[in-house]
Amino acid sequence: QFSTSLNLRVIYTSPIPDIEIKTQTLPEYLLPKFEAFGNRRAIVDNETGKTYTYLEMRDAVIKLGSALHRLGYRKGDVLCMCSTNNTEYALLILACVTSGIILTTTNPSYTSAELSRHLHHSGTVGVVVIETLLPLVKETIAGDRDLQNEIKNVIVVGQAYGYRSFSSLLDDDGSLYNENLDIDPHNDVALLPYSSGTSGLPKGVMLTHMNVVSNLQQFRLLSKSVADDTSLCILPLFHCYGMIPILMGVVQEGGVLVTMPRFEPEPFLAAIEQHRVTILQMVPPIALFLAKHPMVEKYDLTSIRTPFCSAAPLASSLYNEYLNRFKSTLVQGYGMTELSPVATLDTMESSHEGTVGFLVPNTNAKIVCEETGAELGPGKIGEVCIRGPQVMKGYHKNAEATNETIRDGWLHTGDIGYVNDDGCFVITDRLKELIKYKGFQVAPAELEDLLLTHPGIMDAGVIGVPDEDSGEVPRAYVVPKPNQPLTQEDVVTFVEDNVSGYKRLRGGVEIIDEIPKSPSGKILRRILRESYAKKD
Ligand code: 4UW
Repeated sequence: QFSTSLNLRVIYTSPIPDIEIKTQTLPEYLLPKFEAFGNRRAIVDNETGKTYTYLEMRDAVIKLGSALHRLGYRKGDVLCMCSTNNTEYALLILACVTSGIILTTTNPSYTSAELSRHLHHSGTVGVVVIETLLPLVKETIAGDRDLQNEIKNVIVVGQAYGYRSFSSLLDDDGSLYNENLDIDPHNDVALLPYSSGTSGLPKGVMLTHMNVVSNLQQFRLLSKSVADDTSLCILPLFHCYGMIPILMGVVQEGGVLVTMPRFEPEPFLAAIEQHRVTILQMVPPIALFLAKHPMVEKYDLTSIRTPFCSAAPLASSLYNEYLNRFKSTLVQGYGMTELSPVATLDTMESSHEGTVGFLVPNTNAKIVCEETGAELGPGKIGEVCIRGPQVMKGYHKNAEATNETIRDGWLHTGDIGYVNDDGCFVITDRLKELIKYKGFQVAPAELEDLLLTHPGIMDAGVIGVPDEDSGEVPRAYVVPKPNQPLTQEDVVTFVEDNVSGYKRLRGGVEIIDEIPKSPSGKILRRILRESYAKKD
């Protein structure tokens, strides 16, 4: 599982031999597969029952690509999707990646300020939005002359007077589909999801065609998803997990993907039963619900063959509770938006408590000592670094963050872990500042920037603190301005009023005299974390 040479380099590889990955664009990779899967069902909308076969999906994707060209979108233009999960979302992702248009995605719970930053930062020139979020998009663009100039169209999924509907694009004859296809697989960007990476504000992650084409082939060898699989897409399509392993991972095999807009306990369980779901991709809070909630007993969930859990640490107690209830192990994986996203996977046969499985093929890893950079052998804990064709091209318009994250071809994940005797990876901690609330990214820097705009706050630091239900919750440390009355409630309410619900300060607020900082001015979050741990 690893090789050590005389100069003590310790590079880990996959137990699966490397595969040959042909240089291809996403349309070259995906469209022939859709053709071959023919009249099998591909995507089903759990809300409306609307179903597309593979041929219908291929047809729709080509029409959308052509319609977007007719509207003036050219290769490399950025289109932004603001929506909860539905079949239109799946079609738009596939249409963009097969027609040279770059898709960026937002969390549907974004506030206007968050959306505004995303649209500006990504260089979005067109927006596709569900009817219910149209007022937010209108408000965001109306208040901003630059966005009014930049954004050519707002296309609505549903109906809205004065707006082009998504369904009208599907009436296109498809004749302009080929116009944008001069794609360079290694350099042209297919997807631009956002992630804060190891530090700072959310950044656009440039995933090229070959990043995605490679990762789709790398993980299929371990995930062993098959054509008669049905997956319930409950995790958001705006996140890399939804877009790539769930949507594209299922449709590259000829399986069925059932889209669901949000997690609600009864409809979620009913959908698994009704569609006889075989692969269920989860995050730990959903696994927790399945393992613990009494309501689960009322439903027949025996169709689930692969319960897959990723995006945040899975507690051993939860792994065991799931095993006790379902007599089946949770299969884990480890990844990161910047890795397109899969680095390691368990298999049903190899899954065991506490590990995130083996490296996928064509991937190297090293575990480095945080202080010295030395490569560490099996069992030794350090920062996980990954090298492979799935490593992003870089951060959009941010060479500095790119160069900090990718060094000599190695992506520094900011995660701490080790390799056990079986060659399985174990993630033990996070070096980076990122907070994960129910698998969603919360960037402390974003909350700190916001807190500093409060008239009564002089300085602020934010950390994640452990929480049984959600993994982690954000907690703020604030220094009030002299002679300013500032209460913890003021701070909580201020944040609540200005950010999406998942970023709220659920971990509380502490008013302190000084934020601990390094000589270079970096917040010493470790000290805040230690002070929190001592409180227990
Ligand atoms: N255990 C502990 C884990 C784990 C973890 C991630 O939001 P991002 O950028 O991306 C993700 C993507 C995860 C993913 C999606 C699809 C898939 O199949 C797969 O399995 C291989 C994984 O979460 O956040 C990345 C950060 O989230 C943490 C870790 O800190 C990582 O850097 N993380 N998975 N199993 N922590």
